Amino acid sequence: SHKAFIFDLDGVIVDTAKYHFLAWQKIANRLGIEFTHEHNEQLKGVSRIRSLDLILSLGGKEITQEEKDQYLLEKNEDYLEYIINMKEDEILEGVVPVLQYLKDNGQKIALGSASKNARPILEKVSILHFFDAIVDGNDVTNAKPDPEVFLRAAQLVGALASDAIVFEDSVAGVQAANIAGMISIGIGDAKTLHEAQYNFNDFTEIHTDFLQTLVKK
Ligand code: B16
Ligand code: MG
Repeated sequence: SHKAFIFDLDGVIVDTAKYHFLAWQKIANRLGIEFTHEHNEQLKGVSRIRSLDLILSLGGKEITQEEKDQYLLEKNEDYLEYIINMKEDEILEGVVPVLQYLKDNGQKIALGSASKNARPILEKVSILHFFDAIVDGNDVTNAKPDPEVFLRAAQLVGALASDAIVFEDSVAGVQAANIAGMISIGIGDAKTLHEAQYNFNDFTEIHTDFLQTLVKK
């Protein structure tokens, strides 16, 4: 039998957080709201709509739905201009060897991302072919920490939730994996991601013997 290895996108496979930050900062500036790197941390794994709401609440601002829609559109147009130039070298270190190992060992690989831009990003960085299933912000109605995105990913590759392993960089994502009854692997700061079952700073720390134990579990 096989497991489902489910990868988050932003912050796990690529560092698109920096582009989200630049695009949100422009919006925040126009709203007269201060938006720092620290604030940006709170937006990780959070949907586009909730991100705008968080920025508005930072500034104690209220705007109409129409204005929100316009800002959301403009934020994404700006973001798209950054990701259009993405290349293979923007894949985070250690990710490709892990994907290759899993593929070589007959494991199923899925994407579980909140982003509506997941597919074009995977294409840009030339790793779309590794994925047996992609579940992203276009497919789900409930955002992380709701487990919907990961449950659908496991289902699409024919694996039980208990046979799924999730790589996540956000607190909400780790919680979603835990709620789904999956193995959660936090990528990034172990203190922030203390709810994860395993923690690694990045994929260069994940060796094949560890992956092998997950495959056999
Ligand atoms: P988009 P992930 C998330 O992706 C990002 O972490 C989050 O910052 C972003 O707002 C969200 O996707 C929506 O992205 O605006 O491209 O639809 O970490 O779940 O892969
Ligand atoms: Mg993420």
